[in-house]
Amino acid sequence: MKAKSPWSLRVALAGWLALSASAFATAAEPVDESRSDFRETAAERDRRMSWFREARFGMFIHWGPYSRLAGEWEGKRTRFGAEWIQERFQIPASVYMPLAQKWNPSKYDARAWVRRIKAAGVRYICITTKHHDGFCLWPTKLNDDWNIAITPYGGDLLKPLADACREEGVKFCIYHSVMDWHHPDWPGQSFNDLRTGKPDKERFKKDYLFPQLKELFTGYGEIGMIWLDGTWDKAWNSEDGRELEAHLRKLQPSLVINNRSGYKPPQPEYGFAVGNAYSYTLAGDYISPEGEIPPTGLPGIDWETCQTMQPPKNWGYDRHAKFRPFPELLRELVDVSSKGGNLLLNIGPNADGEIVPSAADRLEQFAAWMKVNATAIHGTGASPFSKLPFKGRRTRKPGKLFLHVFEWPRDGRLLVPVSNKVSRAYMLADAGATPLAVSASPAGATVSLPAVAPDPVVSVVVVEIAGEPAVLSR
Ligand code: H79
Repeated sequence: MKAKSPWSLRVALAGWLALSASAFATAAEPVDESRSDFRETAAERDRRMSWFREARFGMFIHWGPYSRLAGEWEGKRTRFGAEWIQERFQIPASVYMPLAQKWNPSKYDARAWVRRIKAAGVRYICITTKHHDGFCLWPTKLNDDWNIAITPYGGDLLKPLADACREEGVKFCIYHSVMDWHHPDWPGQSFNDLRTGKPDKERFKKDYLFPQLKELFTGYGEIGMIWLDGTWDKAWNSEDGRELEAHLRKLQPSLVINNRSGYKPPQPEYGFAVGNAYSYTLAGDYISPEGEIPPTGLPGIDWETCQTMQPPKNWGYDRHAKFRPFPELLRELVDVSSKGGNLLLNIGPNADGEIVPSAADRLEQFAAWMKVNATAIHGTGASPFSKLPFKGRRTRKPGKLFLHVFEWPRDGRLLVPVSNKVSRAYMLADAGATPLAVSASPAGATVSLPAVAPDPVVSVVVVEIAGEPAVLSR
């Protein structure tokens, strides 16, 4: 493996290009050679990543045979990781198998899912095609015992979702676990009592993983992004990861790939303690901190944090785990947006195929908020402030600052620490009908707010300025 352009250089280069974009627009652009099989210029990369960068909000969907157990096996609860239940209780493959053989998600309505999710302001949907238990949600030709065709339902679960996404203008994306507790060629897993013969990783790659991905990338139209997972096993090395990325890039060159192929090019210094190094390994196109938010964002590095609605660490539906309150979820989306990242928020549908009421309720609350405030999320850039003199966060667009206020100031005043002249300020909820008074001082512009916050959770004040924000205090 030759890595001519380490990430640190790539990041520095991205910053340099951003600063000098207009001056050098016509100059020959350097080609990023950090992925030797795939070459593109910085501008091509920017174009390929643009939908992802603008989206800010994606929806993770974890669904599989584990959804039938919903965090409970023979009266015992998992308490975390409901989708890990087979491993947690070491359920032999032969005992786990009937779960799928009796799975009938008869209430599944992909169109209804997508409409509901889209209304919440979500721009991309990423569903588990195959989680660690190895069960395939589509009728793969590469096994005959462990895919949707063995269920009473029988039909492809991915196809209707891919179609509905396309029709509704939502990017269809897929999660795919490399680790596979069912396949005889994946190393390890003592509970795989159906295994025959000796595991062979090369055979797993060439005869199973790669052809399966080919099925997915040739049978479901354009796929926006792939969220790889389960490559931490020592059997899977950096070269395997590099090959996997190259395979995917060839299948669909427009694809966005998360960082979990297992490829380990030279790594950047983040400058803060990361909770989970695997989440932060920089490969593919972006890093995917699981349940973590980089403290102040990561200029020059694309990132997306995935978060569960049912802590702790439940991605598959758990019938016992409480749901996080909506205000926490919304403020998380705002926080992530203000730091230049994406939020991939998870739902775990139930075994019948329904988005459970608690999740549906949160999506509806997102929808109501987004109806008014989506423009302060989609397509926004990161805040230049690391601290704000009020409780809230800030996002921006050219000529506009969006101040997301979490706690309405008692004195009815909001200090925006910029020296720019403010041409107009208004509540987004009011769509500019009533301009707010603004006074200038050496500390910045002070906006006089209406007496009552328009939204109990996050109210957005729009401040229009000329030019780049000139920040007075960080
Ligand atoms: O699909 C979701 C997780 O199942 C998957 N990534 C997200 C998106 C993931 N797999 N492994 N990990 C995350 C890290 C490993 C966590 C573990 Fe555990 C700690 C495995 C066993 C102990 C968490 C707690 C999962 C099961 C119990």
